[in-house]
Amino acid sequence: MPSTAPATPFDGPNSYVGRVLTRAGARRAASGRGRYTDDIQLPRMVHAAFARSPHAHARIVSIDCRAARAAPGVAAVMDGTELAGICPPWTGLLTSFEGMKAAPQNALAVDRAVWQGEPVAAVLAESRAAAEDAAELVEIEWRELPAAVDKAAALEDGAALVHPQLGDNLAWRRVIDTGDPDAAFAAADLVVEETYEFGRHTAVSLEPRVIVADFDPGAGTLTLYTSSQVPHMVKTVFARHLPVAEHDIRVVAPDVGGSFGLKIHTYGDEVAAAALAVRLGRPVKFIADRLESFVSDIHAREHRIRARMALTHGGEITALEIDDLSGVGAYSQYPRTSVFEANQVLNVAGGPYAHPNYRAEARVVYLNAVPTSQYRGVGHPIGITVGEALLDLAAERTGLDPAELRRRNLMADDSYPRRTASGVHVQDLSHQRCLERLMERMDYLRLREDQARLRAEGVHRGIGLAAFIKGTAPGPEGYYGAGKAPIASQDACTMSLEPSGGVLCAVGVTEQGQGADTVMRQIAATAVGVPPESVRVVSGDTDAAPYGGGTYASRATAIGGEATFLAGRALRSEILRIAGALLQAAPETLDVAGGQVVDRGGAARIPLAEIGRIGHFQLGELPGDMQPELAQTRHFRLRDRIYIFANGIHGAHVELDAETGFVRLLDHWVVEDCGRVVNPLLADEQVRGGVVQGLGGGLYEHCLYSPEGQLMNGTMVDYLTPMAGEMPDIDVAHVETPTAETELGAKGVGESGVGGAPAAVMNAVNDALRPFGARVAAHPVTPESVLSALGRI
Ligand code: SMO
Repeated sequence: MPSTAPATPFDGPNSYVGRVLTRAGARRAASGRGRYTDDIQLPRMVHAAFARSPHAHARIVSIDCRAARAAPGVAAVMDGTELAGICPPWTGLLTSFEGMKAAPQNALAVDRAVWQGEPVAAVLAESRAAAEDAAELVEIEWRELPAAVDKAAALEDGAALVHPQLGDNLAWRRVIDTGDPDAAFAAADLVVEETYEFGRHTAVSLEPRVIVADFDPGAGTLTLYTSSQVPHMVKTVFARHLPVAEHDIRVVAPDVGGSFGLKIHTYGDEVAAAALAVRLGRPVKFIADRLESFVSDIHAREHRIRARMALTHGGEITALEIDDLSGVGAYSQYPRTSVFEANQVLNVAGGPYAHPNYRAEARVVYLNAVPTSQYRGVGHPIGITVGEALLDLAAERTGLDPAELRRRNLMADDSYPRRTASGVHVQDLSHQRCLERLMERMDYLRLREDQARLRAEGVHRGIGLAAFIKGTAPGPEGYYGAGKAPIASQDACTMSLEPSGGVLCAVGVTEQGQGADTVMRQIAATAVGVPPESVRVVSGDTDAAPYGGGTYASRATAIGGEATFLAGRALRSEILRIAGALLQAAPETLDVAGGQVVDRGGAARIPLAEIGRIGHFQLGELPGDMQPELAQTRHFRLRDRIYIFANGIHGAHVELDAETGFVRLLDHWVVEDCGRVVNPLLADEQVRGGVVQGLGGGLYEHCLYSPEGQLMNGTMVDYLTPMAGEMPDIDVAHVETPTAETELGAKGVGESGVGGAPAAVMNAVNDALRPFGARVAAHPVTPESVLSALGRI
């Protein structure tokens, strides 16, 4: 019987791609055997604590460190001016953001502090407690300055300036003008408009930011253990700001307890800790406690957007216009900037729809507040909410069902490749299939019937939909590459055959608790032809893995996975070349399966342990001119693309208590298309985790500032994070349209949950409010905002 060759290596019987493997390390972490950076104890190690600015904006008149230096157990105290002598400042500026302005930032404030919480002086002591006690003895004379706190007021003449040398507080402005929006709005049958507010929030990772810096003065080498998503970037950036060469720095990210974009940035307190380790020749540990995390971890998402949409009577979108004002805090976060979020808002608002006319403006404003920057989903939750909320307003006005209105406007599955109205290239998307799949998963029509019936009984339920596109896996044409940032869009893998036949797979992308190591293992096993148990993945160590961009922007599987696949195929080819010589057979007549070299009929010919033994030790058994290369390195970069876009749609189901304003989450559904799904369990969990984070931003999380620029709720008591008890069941399904950009065909999945959940839940709340003639337009949606929409307070 003629055998039908599988279409791809991933469809064959020896493929581990598409299978559920539980996450490597989960058992270790659950049994308390995880090894996090804070678990690292080194001889002679000292602990860092920081004196931080109590003011949003103030001149440092003087700093007196004498009492702190004399405190028990103190090894060193350093202020910003002294530290600047060993550690030059940086500027969070990318040339790809034309016209952007940014001020240089020192690791510790020099002369002036520009946000409450900015580190001002570092104290090293024998214990953290001693360091904290001494930090309180640093005497700083302050002269308070007027602070820029409100983003609109900060643009007015005479506003307090965060950085006087920049002339004003405007960090960047971007305008998109596609088609003829004015004509479209003039000719529209229907225009809906609203102003949306998005509250500032922050990542609150389970494991805070932490670094252990260990300088060896004898060798001149610096080892940084740190909870990071991007170890190679940390190495490059720290080399630029410390007196140690890049190749003399090793960065190790051990177990990482969540990252979410928080851990792709450069933080002054961490650089200061490393600089002091170099200066003292002693290991230094700094771990942010919860209180300082709230005032020093990046914040995100402080936007106010005026938006309007033009439609025909038939519900066809003819134009979208948005005007986005965002407040980014005191500095542009290095090296990725703080304007990226607004840029993404403009790129993705209305992105699932085929409208031809789009005008968008973003103005990004410096404030005397914690710097904001990339946090999971970067701009997508905002841009998607604006488009989806307007679409629901239009559904109400036209009398069309929200699902039907989307059906009439989604980009057709057979219309790719194409550009969105914002100008981004999209291909291999599946909006229509995802919508229909969601309708089935939700049992949408029945849900609508139930809703109507319950309304008559005084039960107020709401259903909200939100379609999205998600930029994943940035390419070298993207903002970092074009902007000359030290941020790698390529990633890499070195795969080697051990003498015993096992496979070591060292990758640049990192494990954050999301399961990247397991995904790489499945890809490696499939590419080489061994069982997953024969593969060990090594990640999070710049001495072990070739240089790569790390884990950001949902790129680990899409980019790192492709590099791993290519390295695995190269190793397999080398194994077959050696086996061919030993068997006197043409390599193309052989294959690797189940850890054996097999022939065409599938019969085992040589175990990989034999190839390993001969390739490493008994080289005399090979032809004299054959040099085995049992370690193969491959890199992968995207070509000609800013992103590999993924897409999908969310459905939220809520019940509203009109007396208290409380929103109860009943169900949440996501259908998403991340291309080829390598591990269905881990992909689902990525989506679920993202949904929970998105619901947090949509309903609970809010960094509240006083008019003076003081963060008023920077504790776990006052800042609400989503908890398991409030969360609904989250149903996840996939449509698989492999990207044509790679052999693996995977797109990113990590941010698809957070990208659409806030929009879906706002739409669901407004659906429940509709009979009252009320609606909300701000994230987070709070009981207070619901009651105020209802006119009850
Ligand atoms: S917010 Mo992501 O880790 O680029």
